Amino acid sequence: VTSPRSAPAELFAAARAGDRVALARLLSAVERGGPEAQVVGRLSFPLSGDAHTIGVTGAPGSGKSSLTNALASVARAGAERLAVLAVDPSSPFTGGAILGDRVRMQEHATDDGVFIRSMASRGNPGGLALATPQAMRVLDAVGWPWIVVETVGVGQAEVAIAGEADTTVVVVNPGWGDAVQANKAGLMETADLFVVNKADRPGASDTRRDILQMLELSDLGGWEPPVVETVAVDGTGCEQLWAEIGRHRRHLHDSGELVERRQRRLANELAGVLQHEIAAEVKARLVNPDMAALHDDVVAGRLDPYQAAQRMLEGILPRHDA
Ligand SMILES: Nc1nc2c(ncn2[C@@H]2O[C@H](COP(=O)(O)OP(=O)(O)OP(=O)(O)O)[C@@H](O)[C@H]2O)c(=O)[nH]1
Ligand SMILES: [Mg+2]
Repeated sequence: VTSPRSAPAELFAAARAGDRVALARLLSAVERGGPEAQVVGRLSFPLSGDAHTIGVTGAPGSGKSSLTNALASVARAGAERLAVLAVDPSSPFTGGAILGDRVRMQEHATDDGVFIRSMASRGNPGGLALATPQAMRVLDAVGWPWIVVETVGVGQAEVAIAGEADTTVVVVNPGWGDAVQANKAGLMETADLFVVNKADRPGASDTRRDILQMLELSDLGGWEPPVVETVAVDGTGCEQLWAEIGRHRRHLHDSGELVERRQRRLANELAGVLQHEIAAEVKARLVNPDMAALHDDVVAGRLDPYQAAQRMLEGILPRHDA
């Protein structure tokens, strides 16, 4: 049994034994960031890598949560265990959208085989871009084999977070054609699978055809992203969607692309962490009189920002050639 003061290692052991409260507390630590999050990250890293992660992105209201809920039902029908992370990069608060998610996921609330967690950027200095992969790693390390990350909204940040999964699902609705054009470059590269949700409305097959046509124009290598029509609210097409996710997973394993993708993701994550740490280090040293003097010189127009930044970095980082 863990207490409110339990150390990360204790929480970690409890979470691995199935304690959901301990798992929630680990995820809260990751969400807050800071030294405790680093300990959690260190504990989870060597134990992760078995889970298959699925990013779900798409415009607000396109049905991501309803789809995730339907996928959870399909997964459970096959006795698969699934964790859901609902990420809201745009807001420091978990607002109405995530409250709505809770309602839509209600039917799984008492199921031990489903874990649902929402994350907002609540004061974490590294932001959700850094916290999300760490949270996914915690879920992976404590034994969740399927992890769905739903991002709210469809800005650059959301697409980037959803793209940090093994399989990225882009959700659109019938009549989305114009938005497809606008977002073409980014989304075509990111999507492993398209879903035309709300297929109970007119125009779904036209939208599906538009997407397939655009995919023909772009060469994506060995995998041709399927376009699945669904009605998330009654489950239509969701078994097919789950099957396509499984097919993509096998493709990643068999082609060796899984290894490549994960290496690329780790390299990106390292670059992000470094950037964040260096920025934090610089900020912390700005109180130093030499640094403050350089800062004042720039603000007063006596020194250009590039020279000032160079001198500041020389004051912080040891030179390689020294
Ligand atoms: N007719 C119809 N309505 C749907 C379908 N899927 C979802 N909806 C409805 O669309 C609305 C939005 O669904 P959500 O699942 O919350 O969409 P979301 O993409 O998670 O929304 P955000 O998280 O706010 O971006 C809800 O009222 C759903 O009931 C569908 O297949 N057909
Ligand atoms: Mg949602």
